[in-house]
Amino acid sequence: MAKDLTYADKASRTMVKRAADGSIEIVWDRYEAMQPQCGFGTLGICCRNCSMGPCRIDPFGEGPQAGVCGANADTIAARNLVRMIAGGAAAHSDHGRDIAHTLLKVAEDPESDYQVKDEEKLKAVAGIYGIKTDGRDVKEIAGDVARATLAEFGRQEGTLRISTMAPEKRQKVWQELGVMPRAIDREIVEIMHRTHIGVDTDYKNIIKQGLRTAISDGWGGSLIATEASDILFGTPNPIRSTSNLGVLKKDQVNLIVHGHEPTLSDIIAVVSQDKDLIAKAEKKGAKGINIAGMCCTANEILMRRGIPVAGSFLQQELAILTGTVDLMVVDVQCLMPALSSVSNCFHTELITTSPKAKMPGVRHIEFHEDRAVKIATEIIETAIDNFPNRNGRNIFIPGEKETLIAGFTSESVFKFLGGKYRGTYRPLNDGIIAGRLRGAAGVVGCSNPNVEYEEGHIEMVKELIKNDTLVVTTGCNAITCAKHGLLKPEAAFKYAGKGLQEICSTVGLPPVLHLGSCVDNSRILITLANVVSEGGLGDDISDLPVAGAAPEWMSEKAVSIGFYFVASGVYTIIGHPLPIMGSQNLYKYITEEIEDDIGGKWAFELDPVEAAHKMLRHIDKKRKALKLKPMMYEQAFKPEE
Ligand code: SF4
Ligand code: MSK
Repeated sequence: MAKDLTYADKASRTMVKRAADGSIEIVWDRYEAMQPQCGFGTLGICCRNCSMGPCRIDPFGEGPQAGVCGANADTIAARNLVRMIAGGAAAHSDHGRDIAHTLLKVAEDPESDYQVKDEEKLKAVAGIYGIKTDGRDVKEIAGDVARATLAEFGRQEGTLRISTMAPEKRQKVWQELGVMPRAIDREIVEIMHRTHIGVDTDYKNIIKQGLRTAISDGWGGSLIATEASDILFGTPNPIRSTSNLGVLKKDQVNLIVHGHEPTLSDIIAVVSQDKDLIAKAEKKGAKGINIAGMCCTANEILMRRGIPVAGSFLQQELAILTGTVDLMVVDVQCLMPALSSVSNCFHTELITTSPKAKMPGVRHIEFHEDRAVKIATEIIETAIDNFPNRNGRNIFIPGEKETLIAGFTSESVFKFLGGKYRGTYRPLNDGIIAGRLRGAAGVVGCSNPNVEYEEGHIEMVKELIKNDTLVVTTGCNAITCAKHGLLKPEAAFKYAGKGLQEICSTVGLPPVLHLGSCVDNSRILITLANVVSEGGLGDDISDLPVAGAAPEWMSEKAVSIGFYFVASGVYTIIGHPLPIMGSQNLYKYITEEIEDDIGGKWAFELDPVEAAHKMLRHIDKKRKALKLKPMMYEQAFKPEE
């Protein structure tokens, strides 16, 4: 049975014990059963790219040092790594494509259940593509913007237009290195081509294509996902809500939306307010309809509507274990196949909705934007009908829930910092220049049973804010920070250094700012670009005193995200190493030499406090290069000179 969690929030610890008591197998059990995991896979030196293999390289140098075709450890590890980038970039970018398609349908369908919510953002994106906006109907502009963004996926000439949102100097770096992305789909396809048997053998050249593909994700597909979502569902603004399993309600119909895309979850949130549906729920003995989110779908509707978050990636099974989830509806990404067997132990109805993500034996209600309200109603009615099927003796909701503020964006947060009506990054840049803030860090990403659940996220974030480093967060790190009370303004007084505390108390900000879902890491990129253009901190992202981290990374998306931050000039640190340690050359390249090529580099460190110190050392190095003033207040962490 699952090991005892020692660091995690109390609700998760309680539910893991409940799983053990009920002999229900969950993710930690399956992780333990999988030990020892394959050493060749961990080191990245097994290959099954053709049927002369599978091949593996002996890491001790005694056995084979080349596959049947002659590929060595460097080639095999690099090929495997960039295939992870291709998987991650594909997931993000296909999400972006779907939202852009929805935008097109909204533009073309006068009866659409969706509308353009943020005209200002629509016009801003139109500007990037040179689309005229003056005197034009919103839907006409939306149609042109949708077509222009969709064209980015299959562009046959030139390079991605949307990537010109990056600072000019950064674009020049990419052009000089030959990694300016040409088309989103093309870069992913080219990875698959180059890594086919007998194509690209040069590990540095393979990584170059990995960089170009990752850029086409962060400054392409993910950015399109975020911008199109803001246009359709509204650009978020700071909003209060609650998080953790305690947001589930014993006396209401609980419907959890899980996955990544906002299209269905947003409409479910709206339709759940329908009086007839609420009356129907009451007739079944419930006091209302409670919508809660899981993973990044949670972040999407939290950011825009303040819908409570039930949990992060590793809590998806734990939510069902409460016995109170009447329905869990999933779209795409980070859905554990095990949801099906765990939900079979309870009354929970599990519903898949995307033709891209079905589960054997699980009911499928296919989602189509042109029937959004009808489908959302059917799903909610199914949840209501299932409410009476709860087994009263098998119900337990842990009491823990925590308040939070989310809804920060590259637009809103710095309006906030600059005062209500001044959309400027000046106060942020000045705070760093004056030494009130040491710098900023993006701490993002998944949860992983291969480390002590939540310790990496929380200890790292606390160490950074203690040392006057403003933290921005997305994905499951954001949910974890929320559960541990770090997304409240009061957290600044408890955990932040004096300089960060002053800033937070002046404007009422938490010391950790929730910027959204995984695709919204693009908001971090745009924030960095805006800090550069505000001036005073160099002329490229690689000059800034910033760093990035994903302490508990798990998915291929995290690999793509890490690579696009490195490609943007950011020092990026993760807990468990990338699966490349069987190639010393590749390790040396991506953790050292690549910095000369692109300005950013990777680092691996399992100890979260030591990882934070490495980030702070990097931030200090950048402060020194910029000749910034010494820190205003004494810092807890002082690296030896
Ligand atoms: Fe083996 Fe080369 Fe085929 Fe990979 S591509 S499985 S290393 S023969
Ligand atoms: S949901 S990709 S576990 S952050 Fe975006 Fe969380 Fe990672 Fe999925």
